[in-house]
Amino acid sequence: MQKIDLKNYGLTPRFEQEASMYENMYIARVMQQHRDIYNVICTGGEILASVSGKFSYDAKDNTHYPVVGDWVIIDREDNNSGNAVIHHVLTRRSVFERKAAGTSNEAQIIASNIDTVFICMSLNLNFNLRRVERYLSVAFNSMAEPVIVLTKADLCDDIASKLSEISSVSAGADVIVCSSISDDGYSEVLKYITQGKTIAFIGSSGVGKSTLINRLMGADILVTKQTGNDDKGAHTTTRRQMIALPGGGIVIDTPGMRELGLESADLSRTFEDIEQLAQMCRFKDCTHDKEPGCAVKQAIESGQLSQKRFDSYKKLQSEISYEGLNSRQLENEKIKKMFGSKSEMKQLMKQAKNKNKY
Ligand SMILES: Nc1nc2c(ncn2[C@@H]2O[C@H](COP(=O)(O)OP(=O)(O)OP(=O)(O)O)[C@@H](O)[C@H]2O)c(=O)[nH]1
Ligand SMILES: [Mg+2]
Ligand SMILES: [Zn+2]
Repeated sequence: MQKIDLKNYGLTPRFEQEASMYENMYIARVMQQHRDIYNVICTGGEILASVSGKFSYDAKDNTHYPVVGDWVIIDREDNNSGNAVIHHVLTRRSVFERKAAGTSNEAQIIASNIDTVFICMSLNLNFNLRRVERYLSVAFNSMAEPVIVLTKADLCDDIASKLSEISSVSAGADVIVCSSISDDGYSEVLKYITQGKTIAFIGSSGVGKSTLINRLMGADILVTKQTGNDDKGAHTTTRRQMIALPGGGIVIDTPGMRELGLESADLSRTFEDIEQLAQMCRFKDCTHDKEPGCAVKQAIESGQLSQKRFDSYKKLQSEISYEGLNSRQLENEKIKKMFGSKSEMKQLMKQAKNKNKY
């Protein structure tokens, strides 16, 4: 039997250890999903698998089902007697998630166990600072490291000014520039692609995600858009897919996203500048609206902070309020709504305690 070294697919001791709790079972990683059938890679090779009846019964919502990038526990290492059965999903180390499209507010996990998120944006028509802020907020929250990848450098004649615009919103994330036209167009990308590390490619349709992955593979294994340079509605890539690169490293291609609804996001890192200014506002709970002594408003007036960036911050903040917050944030938020602020609440609790004393 052909033996696959799963380290080349990102296996680490942490996952091995978790998997060892399950006796007479095998570890595998999800590479692709077709409705309820998954392509998984295990030491026996790439096989088909589906979840057990008990798994479906226990799954509380769609986020509990396996997604591309997940490590799972399966019952066999070949398809000789039918599809393998997935019994468990191992604890995810990172998830890139968005609010599912449509009416429901349910989260949709795009990919899991990623080390680096390539936020891909083209240097021509797709270029948009507000989009970068949005993607960064989700990426910082995902626990993966974001890298801003600017594509189609050949179609841009003012790269320097675009780079300076990006640096005002990049929040410390690396920014790299690439182009499929020149021979060394992807050299900057290569230093992020290392043995056993998983990189997810995220971004609008038509920015060149699949083109970039094909270049890294050294072969046209993914379908790319044949004509036209920009998104005219059609998505070329239609499903997420994980690929091991010949030189080491694992990449996940994703279909372009029309909109990235925020399920949860880390705004404090994306907008550290605003949060720092806010600490200098006269009132601790300043909403930077009409309060006197507002450092944020002053910064906008002096031109230190752009109005657009502040609007973007407010917009993203309102999108994640409640639904997208993690439990700790949610608790704080509820407290704030109930009592105005934490300190105010402490005061009230103190008063209540004192009352009980007498
Ligand atoms: N000029 C130029 N065109 C590029 C570059 N990279 C990609 N393209 C073209 O842009 C189009 C879209 O590329 P794809 O790789 O299919 O884009 P994608 O991001 O995978 O799109 P979806 O799969 O729909 O999400 C194709 O026609 C590519 O040839 C580049 O660096 N320069
Ligand atoms: Mg594609
Ligand atoms: Zn303020």
